[in-house]
Amino acid sequence: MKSVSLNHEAVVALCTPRGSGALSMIRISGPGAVEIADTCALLTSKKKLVDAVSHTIHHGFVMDGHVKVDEVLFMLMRAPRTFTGYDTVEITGHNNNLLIDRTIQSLVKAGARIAQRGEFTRQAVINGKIDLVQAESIAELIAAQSEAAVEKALGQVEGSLSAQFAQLQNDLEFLVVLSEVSFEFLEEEQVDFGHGQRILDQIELVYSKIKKLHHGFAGQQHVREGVRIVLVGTVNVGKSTLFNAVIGKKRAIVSPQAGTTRDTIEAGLSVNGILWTVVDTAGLRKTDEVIEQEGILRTHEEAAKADVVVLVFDASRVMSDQERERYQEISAQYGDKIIVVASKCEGVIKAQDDIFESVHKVSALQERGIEELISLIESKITHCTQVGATPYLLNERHRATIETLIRKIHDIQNLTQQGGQYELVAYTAKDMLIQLSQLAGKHVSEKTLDLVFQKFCVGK
Ligand SMILES: Nc1nc2c(ncn2[C@@H]2O[C@H](COP(=O)(O)OP(=O)(O)OP(=O)(O)O)[C@@H](O)[C@H]2O)c(=O)[nH]1
Ligand SMILES: [Mg+2]
Repeated sequence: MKSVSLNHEAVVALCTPRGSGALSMIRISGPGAVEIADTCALLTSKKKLVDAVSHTIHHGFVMDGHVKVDEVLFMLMRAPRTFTGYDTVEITGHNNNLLIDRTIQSLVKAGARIAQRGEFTRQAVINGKIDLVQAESIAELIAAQSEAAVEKALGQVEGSLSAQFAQLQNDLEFLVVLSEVSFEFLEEEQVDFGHGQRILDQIELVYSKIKKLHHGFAGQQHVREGVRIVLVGTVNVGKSTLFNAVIGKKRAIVSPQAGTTRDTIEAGLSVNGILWTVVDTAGLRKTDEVIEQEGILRTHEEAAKADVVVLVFDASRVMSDQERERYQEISAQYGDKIIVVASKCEGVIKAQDDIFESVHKVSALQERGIEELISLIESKITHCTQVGATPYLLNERHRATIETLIRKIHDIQNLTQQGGQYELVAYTAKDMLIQLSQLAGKHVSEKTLDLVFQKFCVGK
């Protein structure tokens, strides 16, 4: 993407999606936005927008010279009380592609430039209305797929994550002060009244805060994209029946024939705000059949990338030695991810389950034990992903910075172990402060901004 000097032009874009819907909204924002809008506006009041009071709405027409383009409402908002921090006019018109294009063309003719992806939000960052972390959270909010992700993203738009970084900045600034004060102690050959310990404590405080942010990263992907729960077992044990019972729909085909499911089948459901993708798989057995072999290969791939593997065996019959071996293998392979389920538990239990540590009994046919299985899956997910370990959604940019901060704080810890070296401690802590300010979008390169805003759509 080409980098343009983004500060001194009014930009225009359609903010609502094209397609169905009665109304559209076109925004123009930047220096001269009101004057440009006036060039294309004919207000019913015969007044000019430049003469109107800020934060008022005006009925009128968008004009292309003397030709009326559309009947609209102009919303006038003067800086700085606007989203972008610039003068802004929002034009609500009719949602028709031709009208939208002609309105935008008129505004461009009058001096506006077509906005790039995320440029309104970028203007807001440049004008200090929000920081870069908040801007990223807006993209996150638009893309959020689960209630949990929406909640977290919304908090971050309001500044919850930025506040954490600001707090860390304060703690680092204090570390710099403490370290710098110690040079003076040394110069004046004063006694160190526990000053060294204070520095160590401050380093520890900073370290624990950074670690806490980093720790939460593991669960982030799950909040964003949800979790995968895969049902695995030998043929005909009742996987598909259980799959249907868990998702509450008759989605997979069930039959007494072994090898009914040949491919993987997915279904999504939302459990307490987290998106679950439940996957039914082809039963595992030795086979010469090519399609079934491919299905079994996919079963293994699914199990490998799953967050939870529900390992199903048929309790109503005795397991063959070969089957027992297969179950032992899978248990060993997927260890902590596994929940073992004994199916068809409404009658006499014949299978020997001594190879498993703990077994959950269900009867999908009678819908018994299903709710409990869902709770078991839930606690496994919470356990293995630590969802909610931090209330934040961190992205790769944040992760990279946090990992740099961890490396630098390790450097600081090494310095103090070598005794003193407070000058270097202060120097490294200052370096960490620069990293943090870049995270918030200060002193950050145009290239980084381009990367962040590429993820946005035009009109945001
Ligand atoms: N008695 C009883 N039968 C069940 C239960 N669950 C499934 N079955 C029966 O077991 C047979 C196999 O069920 P499926 O759900 O197709 O088993 P599967 O593991 O998906 O089989 P494949 O896809 O062939 O590997 C069907 O005849 C089901 O009706 C149960 O809880 N109790
Ligand atoms: Mg099946």
